[in-house]
Amino acid sequence: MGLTVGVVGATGAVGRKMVETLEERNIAINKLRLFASEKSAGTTVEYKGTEITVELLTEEVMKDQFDYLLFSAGGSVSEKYAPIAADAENTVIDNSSHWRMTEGIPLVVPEVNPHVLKGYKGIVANPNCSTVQMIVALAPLHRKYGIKRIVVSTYQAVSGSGQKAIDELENQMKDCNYPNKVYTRKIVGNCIPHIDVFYDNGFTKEELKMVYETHKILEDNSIEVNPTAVRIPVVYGHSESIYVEFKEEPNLEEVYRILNSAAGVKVIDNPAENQYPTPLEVAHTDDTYVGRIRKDLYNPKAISLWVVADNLRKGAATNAVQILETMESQK
Ligand code: A2P
Ligand code: 11C
Repeated sequence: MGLTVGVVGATGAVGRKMVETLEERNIAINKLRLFASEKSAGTTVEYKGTEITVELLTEEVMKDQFDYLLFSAGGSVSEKYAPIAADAENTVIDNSSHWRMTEGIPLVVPEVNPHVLKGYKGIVANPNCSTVQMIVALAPLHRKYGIKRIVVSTYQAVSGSGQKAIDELENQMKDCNYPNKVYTRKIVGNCIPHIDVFYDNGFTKEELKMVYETHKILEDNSIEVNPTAVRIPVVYGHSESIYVEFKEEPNLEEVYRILNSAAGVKVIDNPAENQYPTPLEVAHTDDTYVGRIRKDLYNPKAISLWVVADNLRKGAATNAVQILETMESQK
């Protein structure tokens, strides 16, 4: 007998990737059900060569029995419907930010903290995409040298804002006068240092997610994280320029060895041959790519690196499906 799986937000940018990822990773699904709003209920999404009809999301359908429900329909949908599904004994893997920092809800990157899923049932949170790739690259180094401080600037793809933002960039690429609705500025030919809402301390919500989610996943609130999150006119793949200062002095050869053998990491780093990862090259893949690894010029305990991953895959759908796989393997 296979699993009964539901995807909530199945017509969105991440939801569609979730369906694709379930198929690609050959998850043993007996029944796949797809949910969205009245806007797309009744339309179909392809899975394993079959068109599956999208159902309207209601409180009643969330009380049906599922082995796993993958949510990616925004925070307010997760806030309302995930507890209804969990009360009906369903396991929810939620890609929204709503439940991530709630005590008792595991926030999981399977390569890094799978132990928090042992024996757990209920709502599981998938971290923010910019946190996931940073943690996949830094956690193995943290285990060896202990991170003291991270200074990170992100270069984030528009697909992080959903399908309407992909459409906005593609329309502006054809006609630079196409109006901006998703962003505060035109995104074509531009970069915008503003992702999600601003807080009084001058940081954005996206930036603070990188701080607090890092603390929760690495179980260490003493790590100092200073992020600047920037939107750029790329469709798929977030990039990050990271300066990381450790408690112990890292040895660069050992850093390469650690990253080369780290789960989910691929090192592409050969400046002499212009080898480094870029979003266009790594889009539609599942790994986290690291390049430009170098010692800081002044602080022997610090290194800089460049980290790229597909935000809809490792940053969202793949990580969610890996959580499902991890929970199944721990049964
Ligand atoms: P729909 O397309 O029917 O509105 P994206 O992140 O690409 O914008 O996609 C968001 C996803 O979440 C879509 O599948 C969208 O469905 C779904 N969604 C948004 N609001 C709701 C809602 N209130 N109930 C169910 N699904 C929703
Ligand atoms: C972006 N990181 O690129 C966001 C998208 O908290 O899951 C995902 C937001 C989240 O805009």
